[in-house]
Amino acid sequence: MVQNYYQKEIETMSVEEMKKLQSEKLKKQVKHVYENVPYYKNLMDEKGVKPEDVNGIEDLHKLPFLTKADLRDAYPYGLLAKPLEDCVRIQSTSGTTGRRVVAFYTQKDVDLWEDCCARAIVAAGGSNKDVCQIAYGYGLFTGGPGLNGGSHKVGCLTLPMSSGNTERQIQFMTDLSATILCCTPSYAAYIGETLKEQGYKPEDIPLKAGIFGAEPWTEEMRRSIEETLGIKAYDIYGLTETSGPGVAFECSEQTGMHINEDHFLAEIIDPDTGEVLPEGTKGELVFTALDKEAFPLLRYRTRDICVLSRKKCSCGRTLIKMAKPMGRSDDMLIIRGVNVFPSQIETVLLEQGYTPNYRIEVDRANNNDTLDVYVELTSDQFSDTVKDIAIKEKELASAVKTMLGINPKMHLVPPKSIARSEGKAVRVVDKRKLHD
Ligand code: DLL
Repeated sequence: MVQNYYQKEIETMSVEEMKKLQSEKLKKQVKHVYENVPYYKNLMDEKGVKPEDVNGIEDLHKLPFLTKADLRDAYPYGLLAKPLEDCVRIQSTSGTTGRRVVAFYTQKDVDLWEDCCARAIVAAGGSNKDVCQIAYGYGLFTGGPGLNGGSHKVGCLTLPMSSGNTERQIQFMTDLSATILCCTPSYAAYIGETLKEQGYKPEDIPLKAGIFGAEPWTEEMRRSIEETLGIKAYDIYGLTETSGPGVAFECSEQTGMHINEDHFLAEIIDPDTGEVLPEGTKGELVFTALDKEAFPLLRYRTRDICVLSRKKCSCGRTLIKMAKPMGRSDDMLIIRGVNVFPSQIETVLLEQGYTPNYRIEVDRANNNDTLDVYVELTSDQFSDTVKDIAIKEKELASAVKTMLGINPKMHLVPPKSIARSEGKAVRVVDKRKLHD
């Protein structure tokens, strides 16, 4: 197999060399932040840590954490480490509640971010022979701009579609023979469904690969998208606070995402105690940006729950891997005292042959939590009799109960009755919050 890398020296560097590089960068970065960000200097002073106490990555644990609450407190300029004259871009989170997170970039920050996205595209088999269709949103959201920059760096013919207008997506995809599709997994599933309805078979679709991220998605969802579109589907991870997509990306092995750890130093901590956990333990992912100039967050708590692993990878990359995040700790539902990730329900639905079009509703009745799951049927499934549907609902409820340990009420609903997503899917409605 031909192994392609965008920046081979870094992507295949020995672990010792990588740690040395990270240590050098960390020392410089802590000094830069301490001298230029009074907000973080105060946090360090409160903890009694001086830049000279951090001599390498082994001292990382001495530094204070940053959380989303800090970002809100310091909004908009409080964590800026460069004069505004040196900044060329802002991007912002898609957050719907509270203040948005605003991240700043110098030209160098944009450049390194685009390199990260280029690494992801090359790992998915991309080259200057490819036509890369970018159907992530453009604008303040980082998905479109990040992958657009990466696609240019690789030399792909870039189709800056943005999200939505699915008919037009399909027209450009087929007329211009797009070979790589970049969008959220839920939008990829929707595009796949629409292509199928228009009579396209997987072998008629020009795509060969997809780079899908920005929301949690299961292995079952991956297989379903791969089958419908006739492609290999690669995961990509990132967050606005650390730059955007490309913090980590998947290679052909599809067993987790390589973290671009020359730029982003990762740790896993216990979300309750803040204690650093050993490799291989599940916990909250924390990132330290080693190269960012304008918005260099140190020990930023992502709230994403996952596991790190340094197992040898068949692609030849030595970059540490993170497992697919199960979801954010704040997406986790606590239903009748049981921790539930929406992705667990998705796994069951797809395993049982249902579509990824579902909605989870949690409420409270008579002081008891209720869990209702609405799952859309395909037109074939919908032709069953009412009695058959009732039996299927029972079977599905029992499969979900086995996975979660609690009884849901399942509702199999007609085709097209659940809204499709063109960006990040909103699958959970927690009505309990309305009563609080
Ligand atoms: O979603 C950046 C991005 C754009 C990543 C395009 C990948 C592709 P935010 O809007 O700030 O940034 O949301 C970041 O989304 O903390 C995770 O909870 C979630 N997330 C991102 N990628 C994945 C993924 C972009 N591959 C938040 N799997 C993160 C699971 C993901 N969750």
